[in-house]
Amino acid sequence: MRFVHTADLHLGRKLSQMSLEKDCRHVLRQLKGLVERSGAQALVVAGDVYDSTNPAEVAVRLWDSFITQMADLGISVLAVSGNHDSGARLAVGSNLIARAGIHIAGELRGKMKPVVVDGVNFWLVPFVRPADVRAWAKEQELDAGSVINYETGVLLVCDYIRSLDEFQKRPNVCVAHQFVTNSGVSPERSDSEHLSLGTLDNVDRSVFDGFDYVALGHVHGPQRVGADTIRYAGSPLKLSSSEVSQHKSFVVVGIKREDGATRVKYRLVPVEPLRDLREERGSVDELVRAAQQENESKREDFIHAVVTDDDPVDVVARLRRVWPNLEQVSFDNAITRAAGAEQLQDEVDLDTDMGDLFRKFFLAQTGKELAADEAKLVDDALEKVLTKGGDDA
Ligand SMILES: [Mn+2]
Repeated sequence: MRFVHTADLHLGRKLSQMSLEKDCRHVLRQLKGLVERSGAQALVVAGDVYDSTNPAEVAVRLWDSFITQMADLGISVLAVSGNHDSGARLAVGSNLIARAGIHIAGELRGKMKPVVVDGVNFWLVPFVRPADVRAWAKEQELDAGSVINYETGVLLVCDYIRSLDEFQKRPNVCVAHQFVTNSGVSPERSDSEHLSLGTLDNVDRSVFDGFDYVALGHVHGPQRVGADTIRYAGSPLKLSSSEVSQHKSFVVVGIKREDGATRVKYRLVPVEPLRDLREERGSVDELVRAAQQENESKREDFIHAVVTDDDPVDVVARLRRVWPNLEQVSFDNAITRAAGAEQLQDEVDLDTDMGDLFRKFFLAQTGKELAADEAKLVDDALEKVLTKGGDDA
């Protein structure tokens, strides 16, 4: 069987207050075309359908219309919630629409069953935090005490799946939205993912041992995690200027059972954005000249301009005249370089004590030092989390 894997649609997101509605619509149209052309029976959306837990109406309409089109084509949709979604809101009506082949796992609840499409098991694991897994484990009479972080949480869910009879019967695909690392090596990240501070939320890829394919969402750059069959599809749209150099794609996955062995093939299909997000660097004069050389549709791109003049005048107005969708302006000149040198000495050492790290973070965010009673609260909470694994709070 064949399916298409994507993730991190972030419907409803804006780029510097500019709506991405028509860009999202353009991408969904391509996705639909690919599903039809490739002869896929299913589409996997590995979390972050929406950009927000309370998505804009325009985003809800886009998703509603898209899943209706998939159902009309007879394509099964296998979607999970991501950290940006509200699991409960994403999954509204999910038991009903499952009858039309639209399967949405918003929250970890009850006994898990695979969705079987053309002889392949799809296990939908919504985005979970350790406390979500502990609550579920208690209800299922599993060892909730073993869950002390994200990794042990996801491990408990995967161990449970592997223990089920259904797991032995067919090839298995896991759909999940987590920060998965390869023996301590982090995937290439960008700043639009809203990961939590530090590295406590990582899940080693070995947690997914035994699955034939792991369809991941969360990290926005398309990439494998230690194996071709464990992958981040990546977001189809560039969602921040840290993603300007990424090549966005969808994954077409084929799974075949031959002589008792499961064979997995995949290919990447590039996404063509309606409007690209790119970085352009130079003096304001150079940038304006470069823009004037571009054709009209290229000038509609989202531009992150890096301005190199030491004392530029009227930058935003001049650039916006040639690039109406100017997304961001930053400066790389004598002044920022001098300030940068100062900042370097200030960089945080990652081996530093978590309490110190939090105090620096608090100071940077609020401009205030933590009061003594606040500092004690933080230290107590950290001690709980780091030594005992915390409780359900
Ligand atoms: Mn995301």
